Amino acid sequence: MSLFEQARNVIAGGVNSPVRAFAGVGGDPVFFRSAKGARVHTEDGRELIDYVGSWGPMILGHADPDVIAAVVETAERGLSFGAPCVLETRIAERVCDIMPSIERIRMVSSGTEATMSAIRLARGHTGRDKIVKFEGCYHGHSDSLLIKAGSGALTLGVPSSPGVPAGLAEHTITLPFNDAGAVQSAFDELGDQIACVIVEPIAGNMNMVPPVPGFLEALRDVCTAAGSILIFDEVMTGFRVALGGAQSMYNIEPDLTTLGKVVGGGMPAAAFGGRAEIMASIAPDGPVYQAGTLSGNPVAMAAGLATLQKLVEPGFFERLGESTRRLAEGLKGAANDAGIPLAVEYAGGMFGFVFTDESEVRRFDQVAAADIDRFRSFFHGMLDMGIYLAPSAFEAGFVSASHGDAEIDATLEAARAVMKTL
Ligand code: HOZ
Repeated sequence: MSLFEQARNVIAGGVNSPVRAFAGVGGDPVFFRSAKGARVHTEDGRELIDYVGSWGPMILGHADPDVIAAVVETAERGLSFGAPCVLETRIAERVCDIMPSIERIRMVSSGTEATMSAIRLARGHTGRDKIVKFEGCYHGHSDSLLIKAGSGALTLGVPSSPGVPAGLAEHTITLPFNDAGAVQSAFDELGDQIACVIVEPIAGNMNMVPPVPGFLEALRDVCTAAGSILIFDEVMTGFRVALGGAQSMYNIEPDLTTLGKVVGGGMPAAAFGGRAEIMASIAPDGPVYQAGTLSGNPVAMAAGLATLQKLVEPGFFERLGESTRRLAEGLKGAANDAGIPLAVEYAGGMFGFVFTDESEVRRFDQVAAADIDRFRSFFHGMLDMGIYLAPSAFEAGFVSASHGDAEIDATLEAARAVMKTL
């Protein structure tokens, strides 16, 4: 019996998170045994160059020696306390320093928990129920946010999940990403009922879609005018597209920010934070309840802190950005040479590519209309040549500091060969 069949006998769908099941590309998922640097080793004895990086956290590459040392040293002093520890304060200081819009922070264990908590805080703080999100953006799987969502929900064709009570869904207003006019209209009609706008400032769960000039500025302006809270979901983009996240690239200060992935350095840690006056509404200072047994877990804090310490080293993001640029431009060049239209995006250590005739992709409907069959063929062709890409046309890709010239060259050589077969 295959490993996937064994898993399917006891795990729902054989996986603990849906995109991993390869439903978006067909075939059985690859089982990983170990990972080091830019490469993963599979249970069937293959070595693959990895551009998923555990869906974003592994910005240094897998099993970075400094992160592993911090984890081991911390674990030996205890796995979980459920009481304050100094590491929580140290990582909080580091994050607040890197992202000045975060004056106070709260650590949690997953990106879903961070966004769910930020939404509750926004509702509790403003006394309003309605929230605005954007089609194709994904903010984890809490009820209010699983409406026209991206990522696995989009990949599996269930962007609005059954199980979300209609009474709750009616408070979620879903608008087209990058459409400032639609946002203005919604606020003209309902502005005094809108608790918050939540947005991925660079969308990464419908492939990678940057904001058009003026879009994030418009969100900032309508929220300020209406007394609504602007939440940047930087679970994916934080410490990834730039040290200070997308908010530093576009120079917009959100009221709240959600973080995950890189902030945990590969351990289950995430966070939400922002203006002190808003964060004061969270218990125990305020009435909005939020809690977690494993929140601020010392081993996760150690991994996150050791990771962030390496990101602030001079030149880190310049080197990472150059590797990503070489990869993305190389993919485009390989497609051009094969006569295949491809749109690419990249920033810092994040990239996306869409098989489309459009010269650039800025809207959800453009992503939805892309050539998914061609993506599937490309994915499997690359996998056969030892390159592991995200198994969905709707996910972004990630480059780490461990992806050197050897890995990028090998990837582009494979891409040139595979593009010719599409
Ligand atoms: N939500 C993640 C992609 N954006 C997938 C998480 C996983 O399968 O590990």
